[in-house]
Formats: sequence, structure tokens, C-alpha cells
Amino acid sequence: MATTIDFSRYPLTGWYPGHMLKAGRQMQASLKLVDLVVELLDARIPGSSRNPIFDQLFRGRPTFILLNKADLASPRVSREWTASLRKEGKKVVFLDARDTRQTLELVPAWRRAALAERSKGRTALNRPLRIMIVGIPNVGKSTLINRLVASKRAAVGPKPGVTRHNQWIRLKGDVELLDTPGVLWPRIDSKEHELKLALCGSIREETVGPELLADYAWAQLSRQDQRDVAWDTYGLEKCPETPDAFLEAIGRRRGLLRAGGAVDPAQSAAILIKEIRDGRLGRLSFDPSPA
Ligand SMILES: Nc1nc2c(ncn2[C@@H]2O[C@H](COP(=O)(O)OP(=O)(O)OP(=O)(O)O)[C@@H](O)[C@H]2O)c(=O)[nH]1
Ligand SMILES: [Mg+2]
Repeated sequence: MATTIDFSRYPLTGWYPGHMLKAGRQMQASLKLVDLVVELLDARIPGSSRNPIFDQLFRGRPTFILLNKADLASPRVSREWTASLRKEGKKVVFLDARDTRQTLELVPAWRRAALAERSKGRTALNRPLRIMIVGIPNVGKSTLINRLVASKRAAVGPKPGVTRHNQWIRLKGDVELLDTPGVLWPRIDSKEHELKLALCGSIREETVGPELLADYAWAQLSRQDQRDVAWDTYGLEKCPETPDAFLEAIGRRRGLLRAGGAVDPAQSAAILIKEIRDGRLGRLSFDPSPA
């Protein structure tokens, strides 16, 4: 019988740095300048990457939802989320923002929605169409914008908090895109929710603790359909019974040994977290399919 871990007994970090509060206020101020809001979610956690403050902030404004990093998510679970979000009346597109072809297909639909908004007289007619791109940290906002403009105008990187300020970027023709800093919300109410965000790179692993995050990664992997996980990455056939046994197996496979030959669990944890985020363990989703 495999171990179970009660993650709720670990304290919440409450991580909500001041720049996020400021960024949220700036988004609200920018709202009157834009015709359309595009919200990026992480396709691996379609429920847990939705920022509840956006619902209040953008109430009544047309919003497109993109589930980015779809290349890393389970295709089966993604199909189930698509059906459920469409039932809610949302327009949903699963996306790999690094793929130019996929990103360019988005613009005509955005343009139509932005023009429809203008026809209601809410924003001025004699200026470019303006689209604000929002989402939690590290979800791929700046990557998407760079693909659309075919240049590296926005800074991108594999950690949360790369974009620190709003930045307008002109797309060919009459469209301007507003890149915004990733924002979370003041109170994330469960430890598992924090750990999911950390596993997907929206909260830094140092903030939650890499070894606790590795335990959580193990728990997530043990819950997956075992056929979906690329266990052979670490020379395994199935999920080890405990997180410690898992880190031991990873360390042996990768030769992460301390003097004396014992495995260094901290190094194994770091490798595991990085390789899950890079998709080396297969296409995995961490929010269960909606009911
Ligand atoms: N696999 C995969 N990686 C992606 C995708 N989109 C972005 N990335 C990677 O995710 C990381 C974060 O991308 P950014 O564009 O900096 O994310 P961001 O949302 O602007 O992040 P902040 O500015 O920190 O809020 C980078 O390493 C990108 O290469 C995607 O669709 N698939
Ligand atoms: Mg960015």
C-alpha cells in the first residue's frame, strides 16, 4: 500500500508580493483603454490557474480564454475540460504559444470580438485595436506576444515574475497588445492549490520548499493513470511506493551521489521538478477532469 500525505497540514505561504497588487491596479486602470482581454490559463491546471480577481476586475468585458502549454497537458483530460468550459459559454482554445501557426490563427477572432465591442461605443474608434493579455505568472503571456509580432520584444523566462511592467507592443496592421505582469491573488486557500501552482512554475519552488514540492509531485504522479507517465525516464516501471524511494531511484539513475555514495535527495528533487515542468515525464494534467 503506497503512502498518502496530508498536504493540508503544511502552512500556506500566502505569497502575494507587492508588485502583483500594483500590477492588478494597473490592469484595472488599463481596462478603459482596451477593447478585449485575453486570459491565459495553464492547460495542465485549467481550474487552478484561473485568477478569481479577474472575474471581478473584467466583469462584463469580452474575454477570451487560452489554455496555454497544451503540449504539456494530458490530451484526454484537456478534451474533458474543453467540453466543460464550453458548457459555461466560454470560448476555449488549447494552445502551444511557441507555435507560430497556432498563434496566428487567434488574431482574426480577436479582431472580430474587439470590433464588435467598439461598435457598442465603449472605446474610441480612431485608434488601433487594443488587446490586454493577462494571466498568472509564467503561463506564457510574453511568449505568445513575441510569437505574434515575430520578434523578441517582450522578456520571457522559465520562472515567475519575468514581466514587471505593462508594455504595449504593436502588431502589424492596426492591433496593439498589452503585455502585463503575471498576478496571483491575495489568499490561495489550500496547500494543494499552492503546490499545483508551484509544480507548474507559477510560484517559485523555493517559496514552497523544493522537497515538499517533490513529495507533492510524487503524490500527483502516483494518482495519474500509470500508463500516461514516462517512468522509463528514470529507469522505472511504475510509481515507487514512497517519495523517498522515488528520489532515491532518480538519484541513482542520474548519479546524484554525495561523498560516500548516498543519494542527495535535494538534487533529485530539483531534477524531478524541472523535468516534470519540461514534459520529460509525459503529458500530464494536475487538475482532475471537471465533474
Ligand atoms: N512547453 C511550453 N512552454 C511554453 C509555452 N509558452 C511559454 N512557454 C515557456 O514558459 C516560460 C514562461 O514564459 P513567459 O512568456 O515568460 O511567461 P509569462 O506569462 O510572460 O510570465 P511572467 O512575465 O513571469 O508572468 C518560458 O520558458 C517559455 O518558453 C507553451 O505553450 N509550451
Ligand atoms: Mg511575461
